[in-house]
Amino acid sequence: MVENLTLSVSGMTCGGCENAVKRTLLKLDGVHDVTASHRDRVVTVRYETDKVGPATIHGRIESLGYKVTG
Ligand SMILES: [Cu+2]
Repeated sequence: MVENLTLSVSGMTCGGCENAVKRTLLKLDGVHDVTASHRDRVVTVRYETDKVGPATIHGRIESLGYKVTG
């Protein structure tokens, strides 16, 4: 099953941050699409639920130094 996850993420300050988040998440098997906006502090992820889950996605974002707040 494919689902969309919308996360509130703080700490992104520019397009470079957005690209870092996108690149990192797109490396995960099962992640199909990622959008990131530092202005809106939002990351959306389209992913296959049988390959990857929210905990892994959260962990990758936080490993880059950003904070998932919701
Ligand atoms: Cu940045």
